[in-house]
Amino acid sequence: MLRLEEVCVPDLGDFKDVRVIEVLVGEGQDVNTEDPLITLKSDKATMDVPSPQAGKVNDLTVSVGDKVSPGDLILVLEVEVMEREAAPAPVPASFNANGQQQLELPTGEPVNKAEPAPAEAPAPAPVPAAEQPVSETGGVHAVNVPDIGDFHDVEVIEVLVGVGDTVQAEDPLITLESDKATMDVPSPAGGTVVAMQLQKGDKVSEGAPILQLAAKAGAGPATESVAKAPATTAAAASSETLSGAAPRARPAPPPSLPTPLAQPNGAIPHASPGVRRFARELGVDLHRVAGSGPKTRILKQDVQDYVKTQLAQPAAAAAAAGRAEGLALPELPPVDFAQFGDIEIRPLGRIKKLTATHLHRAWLLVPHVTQHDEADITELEEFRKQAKEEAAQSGVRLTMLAFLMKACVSALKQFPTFNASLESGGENLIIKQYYNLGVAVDTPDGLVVPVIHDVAHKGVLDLARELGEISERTRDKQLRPQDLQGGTFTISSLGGIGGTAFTPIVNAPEVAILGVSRAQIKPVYRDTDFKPRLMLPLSLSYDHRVIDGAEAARFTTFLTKVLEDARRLLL
Ligand code: CAO
Repeated sequence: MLRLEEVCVPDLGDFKDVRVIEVLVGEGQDVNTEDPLITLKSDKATMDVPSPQAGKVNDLTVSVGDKVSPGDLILVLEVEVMEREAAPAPVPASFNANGQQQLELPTGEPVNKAEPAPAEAPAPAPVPAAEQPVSETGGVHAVNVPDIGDFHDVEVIEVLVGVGDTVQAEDPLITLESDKATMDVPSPAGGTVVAMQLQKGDKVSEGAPILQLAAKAGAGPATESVAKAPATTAAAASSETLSGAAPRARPAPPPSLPTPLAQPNGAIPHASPGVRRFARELGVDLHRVAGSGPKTRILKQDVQDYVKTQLAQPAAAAAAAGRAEGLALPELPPVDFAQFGDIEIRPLGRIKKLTATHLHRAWLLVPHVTQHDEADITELEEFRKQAKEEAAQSGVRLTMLAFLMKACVSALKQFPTFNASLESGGENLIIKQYYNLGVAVDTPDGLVVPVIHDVAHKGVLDLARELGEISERTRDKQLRPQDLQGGTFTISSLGGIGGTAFTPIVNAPEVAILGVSRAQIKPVYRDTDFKPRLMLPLSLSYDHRVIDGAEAARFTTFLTKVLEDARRLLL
């Protein structure tokens, strides 16, 4: 026999008009007890509302973007009940024996109004970051488990940060799961994690230490209402003090060299606790999933789509796509370096770690060859110097790189296989008819490769301006996801620093990368005499599966010709 149960928004504490950011079920869908139904996000926290029981979604009344308060109807659930259970006649008043509100159905079946969490064990309310217990010793905050209602010994099901990570106020730190709800505990302030004090699987209650957070200069707790507990005895405590406004920068931006990652950065992927749990159950790394929700939030459907795509890939395709199955490389044995002298252990930041993975993968999977050449840029440099003054008046720093980008697009148009990627099946080459150039930018946190889009349709001055802006945003950690996506070819310029040549690693799935070293005046034999010429060293690394050596030599020769006579840029 079927009974209809209304599922309403549970008691969210002080929260009212909380936005629905994700609806995780659809009408007609079967759900199990505790399956997340919707995700709510206030300005301080994110929480899933779980299903109070198993059943079929009969009438879904909320949509993404709605604002809801406790008691608002989420959906009606068609619940199968045993004859015996259904037997008690509906109480004539609008409440049944359990105190749940009942509605009469046309069929005579009762509709129960059930909140997801029973009254005696309400779902923990989302905890505003600013209200989390934080104690401070010098510049180090001890971040503790906030008030989570009546819950004790709640399991830590996910630890989202590690030592050395940079977090912003309100970034999720850990996920807790009771039998009634899943919730993220957000960071009360921006800073760097200097010590972790719990791990996955621990059971925690209010006040349990989570981690130690060293505030960044200028960073402060999320609001002034952060409770300051007496100084802790944290070993990691420093003498820094917190002052000023919280920084705007997001956590470490993505290394996109080489980056097949959908998530643009080392930042924690934006997904509700329920979606993260779903991904975990399927063994999906959310860094690899492109989010289609607002602000690139990863939805359950995105995870499902990702899994479908992965399953559809045959083994050969997986290899072509850059996975290293079957590679059994012997690992270096661990060495106790301290036995030979003093050492310092310095944790690697998130960018460095991600870059290491991607560079290693590209290094192993792409057969690299590097073609070296030199371009005579004497005239181009003269022209640049003249134009530089004029550009400076409009606030633009005109460096050689902007000219190089235009020259590369000329060469890519002439040699389209350099502006391509191998299809995942390894059967076809995908030649792109758009020219988006990645530019490797050196930042204090590591290498990041933002992308300048549509270079073919931009002038040198526009490119120089954009280059200046994007390098600044990269170093200020202000990149948007789209700034890191869609690259077709990469330039890595070390010319401002020095060196004569290097072998850049191809930014897979691209197939070629141009390394640029420092231009030098050299004696060049021309017209029966040695002439002082400004020579720019170029190092083109390419994927030898796609590009032959002869083609690469033609590419760099063409490029040097374009650079030697800037008028060719107009062609
Ligand atoms: N030869 C001689 N001088 C050069 C040059 C070259 N190849 N390239 C740049 N310069 C000059 C510039 O013209 C500028 O001089 P002026 O001030 O007189 O104009 C000066 O060096 C500094 O340039 P820059 O490096 O600040 O600017 P850019 O546009 O050339 O480069 C950027 C911008 C973001 C690419 C650069 O700052 C950077 O981060 N480079 C490092 C990239 C990197 O780490 N690559 C390695 C990846 S592989 O591990």
